[in-house]
Order: sequence, then C-alpha cells, then structure tokens
Amino acid sequence: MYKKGEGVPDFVLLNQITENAFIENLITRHKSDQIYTYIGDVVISSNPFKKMNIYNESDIKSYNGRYKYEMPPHIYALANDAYRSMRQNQEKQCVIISGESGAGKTEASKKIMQFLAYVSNKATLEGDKITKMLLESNPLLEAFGNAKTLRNDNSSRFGKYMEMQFSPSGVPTGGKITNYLLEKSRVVGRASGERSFHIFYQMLKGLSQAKLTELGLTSAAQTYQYLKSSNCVDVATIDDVADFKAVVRAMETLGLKENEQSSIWRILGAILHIGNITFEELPEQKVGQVSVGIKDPKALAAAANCLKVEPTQLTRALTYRSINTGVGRRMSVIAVPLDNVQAIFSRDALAKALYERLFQWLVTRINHEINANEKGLVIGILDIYGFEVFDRNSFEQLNINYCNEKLQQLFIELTLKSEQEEYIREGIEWKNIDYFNNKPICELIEKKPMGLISLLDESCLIAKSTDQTFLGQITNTFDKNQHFQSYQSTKDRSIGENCFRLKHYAGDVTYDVSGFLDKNKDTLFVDLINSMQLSADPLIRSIFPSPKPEDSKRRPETAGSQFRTAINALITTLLACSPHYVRCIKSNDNKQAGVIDEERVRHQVRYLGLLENVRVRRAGFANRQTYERFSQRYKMTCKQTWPTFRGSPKQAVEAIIAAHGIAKDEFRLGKTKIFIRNPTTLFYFEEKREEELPRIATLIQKTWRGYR
Ligand code: AD9
Ligand code: MG
Repeated sequence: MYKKGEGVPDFVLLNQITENAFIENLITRHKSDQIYTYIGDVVISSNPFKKMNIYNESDIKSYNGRYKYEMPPHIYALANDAYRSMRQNQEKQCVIISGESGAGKTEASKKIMQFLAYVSNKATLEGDKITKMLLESNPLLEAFGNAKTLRNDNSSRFGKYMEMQFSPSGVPTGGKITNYLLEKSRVVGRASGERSFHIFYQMLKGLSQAKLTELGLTSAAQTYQYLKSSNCVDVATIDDVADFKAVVRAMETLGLKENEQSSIWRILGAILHIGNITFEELPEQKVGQVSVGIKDPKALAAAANCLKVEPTQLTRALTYRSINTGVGRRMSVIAVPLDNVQAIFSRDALAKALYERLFQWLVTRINHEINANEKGLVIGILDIYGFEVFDRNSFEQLNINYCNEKLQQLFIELTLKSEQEEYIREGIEWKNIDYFNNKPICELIEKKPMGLISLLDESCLIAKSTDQTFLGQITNTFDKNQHFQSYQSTKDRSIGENCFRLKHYAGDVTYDVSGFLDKNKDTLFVDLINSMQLSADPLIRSIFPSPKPEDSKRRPETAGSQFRTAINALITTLLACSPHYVRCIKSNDNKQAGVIDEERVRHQVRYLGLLENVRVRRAGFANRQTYERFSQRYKMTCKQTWPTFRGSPKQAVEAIIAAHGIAKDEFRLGKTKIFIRNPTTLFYFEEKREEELPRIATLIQKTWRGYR
C-alpha cells in the first residue's frame, strides 16, 4: 500500500516505537512530500511551506466516500470520515486542529471546509449559495483577524470555531461562527517587524483614490503612526491588492450592503486618524490642575469626519473624563481634565474598542446571513491561535497559551486518559502507558478562587493595586508551584523583575506583567461611548450601545474571566461531538520549503505527546461499540442472528464474530462493549452489511406485499 522511501503512512506501523524512529519517519515523509501521516484516526500534518499539488478537484473526488485505508493519508480523508460518521450515526462531529503558531492550522481548516463544501453540495441552489458563503467568510475574517507576526505571515489573532450545519441527509443548510478574544492591542502597537491587521494595508492599497480622499486618507501606510510604529508595511508573501479584491468580493457574496461597507471603511479610516492625534499641555487654569488639548487638529478633524461626529465632541471625549460625585440627590457629574498619559490611554482605548466592536459586528453580520438556526447536524472546525513565545509576552500571550493548554488537556482526556480508563473499566487486560498530564498548569491559570485569572480579577477590584502588587501576590500564592517562577521567588536574572514564568506543556514562557491590570479591566470611559452615540452613522451607533442602568450596579466581567468562560463553554461544546484530530507540526522557523529541522520537530513531538499517542493506539483498539449497537447494525450479516435471535446482545455479537471467523487477537469482549483492534475489521463488516442490504430490502418488500 505504500512506497519504499516514503516512510510508513501510520506511525502505528513503525517497527519500533521510539522517538528516533518516529522522527525519522516524519522527516522521510516530509522530504518525499508526504506531509500527512496518521496515528490511527489522528492526522499529523507537517507544514511544507510550499504549494502542494494535492488539493485539486480530482483529489477531492478520489477521497470522497472512500475508506481511509484505501488511500494515502490526507486531510481530506479525515474530512470524509467526519462527514460519513455524521450521516451514518446522525451525530455531531468536530475537528480539533492544534499546533503552534505557523504550524498550518488555518490552512488545514480551510482544506477541510473546501472538501466538505464540495462533497456535500448536492447542486441545489440553496446548498450552492450557502457553501459559497461559508467559504467566503474565510478571506473576510482573515483580513480583519489575521496579521503578520514574527512567527507567521498570516497569523490568526482570534480564535474561531466554525460550525457547518447539515440536514440529516448531509446537505449543507448553514453555518455559525463563534469567535474568541481578538488581540485588539495590535491595532495600536506591536513588536517591531510585525504588522497590524491585514485589512488596514489592503484598504490603503485597494480603495479608489476618490474613496481615500473622501476619508481624508493617503495610500502611504507610513503616514499613520499606528501602522508606522512597527517598521513593517510590505510583506513579500502577501499581495494586499489582490487580497483586498477578495475581501470586497466576499463582502458582496455575504450580502454586506453598500452603506455597511462604507461604514466599515469609515471606521478603519477613523482608527488610522485617531492614531495620529497627539496632545499638548494647556496653561494651568487652576493651580495644580493639568489639562491637555489636541496638538494636531487636522488628525482630529479627519477622525471626526470619518466617524460622523462633531470635532468638538470628540475633543471633549478624548481630553475629559466624567466622574460621578456625591450620592442620592446630591449626586452630580463633574468633568475632570485628563493629563497627557491619560489622554493617550483614552485615545488608544477608543481605537481598540472601535476595531474590536467592528470585528464582532462583522462576525454577527456573517452569522445573520449563514446561520440556519437549526438544531440539526454539524461539523465544527476549531482553528485557534497557536501556542506562541515572543521576546516579550503579555496578557494576550497568556490567554492564547492558556487556550492551547486547554486543548492539549482535551486531547489527553479523550485520547490517552479516558481511552485507558475505559479498558480498565471494561475489564480489558491493559498495561498502563504513562504520559505528561498538563492539568496542573491549566488549574494554576483558571482555578477559582486562587488561580492566576481570579487573582488578577481580585487585583483589578482593589483601587491601590498595580501590576507590581499583582506580581507580588501571585509570587506568594504560587511560591511552591513547580510550574511557576518569578524573579522575586528565584532571583533568576533571566526572568526580569517585572515578569513571571510559566512552565507550559509546550515550553517555558516569561510574561511581563506591565499592562496586565488595564488589559484585564478593559474599561472604556463612558464619555467615549457617549460621543460615539452621537455619530450620524447608524453602524457606529449600534456598536456602542449605552450601558443599561442595571450594568452600573454590576461589575463588568473582566477580559480574563470572559475568556475563561468562553473557553470552558467551547470545551463543553467539543465534548458533545465525536472528535477528529489534526496535529500540526511546524517544520522550521524560517518558513522555508524543503527544510525540516530535527530539533524543532523533536520538541513538538515530545510536548504534543505523539509517541504516547502511538503507544496507546498500538496496544489498544481502534474501535469500540456497545453490544446493542454492534448487534443491531451487523445482525443481518449472520444466519444465526437474522432475522431473529433469542439471546442477549453480547451473545449476538459472539455469534456474529464466530460466523465471520474473526481472528482471536482482533477483538476483545468487555463488560458492555466489543473492542476491535483494526479499522479494517470494521470496514469488513460495513462491506458485508452493504452487500446484504439489497437482499433485505427485497425481502421486506415481499413481506409487505404478502400483508396486502
Ligand atoms: V497561527 O497559530 O494562526 O499563527 P497556523 O494557523 O497554525 O498559525 P497557518 O495555517 O497560517 O498556520 O500556516 C502558516 C503558513 O504555512 C501558511 O501561510 C502557508 O504559507 C504555510 N502552510 C501551512 N499549511 C500548508 C499546506 N498544507 N500547504 C502549503 C502551507 N503551505
Ligand atoms: Mg492560524
């Protein structure tokens, strides 16, 4: 089934299960352009960093409806399996794609969607429309949610769970996108050599001159402080003009109206102008009271023009803050002038809020078009930001890496832990296989009330707290925790006085606490919200709803808590589906084709727990089914059990197995389930069943005729 020199297509088939043998096979396959390899049902994908000639229509056709073992490993085979299982078992499916930043998750998710759209589209007008929309949501959301980072030229800066909805017979009916925490701080700044979100550069290069003039923009990205600051505008691998065209096309396919598109450009233009606003101190009006005015009225006027608000209103909102004083009838609102630092903070907060809320609006708007709201079948595809380590890591990296910890936990739970526990529960003879369990680090971050997120929330509630007091508090709390280190606790100079280090499953990451409290509080002064409500643009007004009276009594949920809740809800959703796994491996750090860096790969194989995965898989069983289900499905393939059988479901299964002469080592009988070692045995039964179906159908027809 496989050619010499290409390695084995499933790691389970290796002669020896050692790390070296595993890596050698992966490298051999990568070098011979075999980027996919299985561990049983799990697809391991190594990023080729070059265009592969394996995603054509003919490839889709050749994987459609075939069994996995009939074809070389491919992401299409996994997609095909998910689609088949969904229809056959009438069960929800999910595909969980994991791997570090730049490993190929987003590409994998798109290939899966492309396959599903093609094979499920039964050429109905509605199906055609919906699959087009689902596919077109990708370029649109990538433009707004992806950016060039030091790790990846098209790095996802938000998490995405895309559910493709199907009718019971497998015809596409709609879709739903759930998004997770966008890295909005990127709008106002980022590391040198990185870019802001793609859409800004696309827009400046792609909009007509007339449109740019209307928005007061020039096509030179360097004009804008928010874009200029990181010294990276053009990227060799990115064609912003072509991508802009794709975005506009996608907006049209997804039914975004002319006025909505126009509002989008206006908001983005406003953000760029806002970034050019600077402040200057005004002569003191009262002793000791510093206030600032706008230094560059042109930038402010241009921003106000884009936002359709009065320049004076915007100036006021950016330079003053309203504070409630007194209580009851004595309560009054006073306007306190901001100093330079506060004004810059409020300016950047406005830019970030505009972008984040525009992004959320876009996702909601797409869902409005595609969500069929049916409680039908779905295949969910999870594509999140991968584990990442930079020279400086902040609150955003903590969230991203926490999310990756949770997905690794899920993988461990589903493939290593529960699998082994089930064998023991069912009384199947089993020799335990050890694996690294990352649960303690997940708990360190998320546990209530003493985990990192909770402690950060607590600090945000105390007026006197600072980023440094927070660092002191976590240092005390996690003093003895082996996954946590800080300079204060270790005096290790490599950590930095403002930092703490977490020992993540995928490696050590040092986080700088500067800005943690502000980012977690994520407050937007009410003055800014009020000024946006005065906009003549309905879209801008709609994304800044006025706070409800009851909101003033409740403390707003912090960014960290919201993320924790969302991720845990995601895990619950995933647990309700039959999972399929893609584990992406980054072949090298230089985005180079034809290069596979042994040490980098070894590191990933280790932390992903792939070897343990092979061991459990090899010693274990590919499939298990309750006696009821197995006997119901295959009873027609055996004379003793068809049409009637008087014994228990377990006895029926024994009869079926005996009638087909299945080898002894190929199955085990547990307390409630039959365990089957190789998928080929199951395929054998499926084929037998399919052979029998026409005969049975005729028989049933005859019986019916007899009744008439
Ligand atoms: V991040 O966590 O969003 O930063 P991803 O999503 O894991 O990351 P992505 O899919 O964006 O990585 O892949 C990075 C780049 O690798 C792509 O832009 C492609 O240039 C390249 N890539 C990835 N997969 C493939 C593939 N199957 N064929 C060809 C690929 N190139
Ligand atoms: Mg991605």
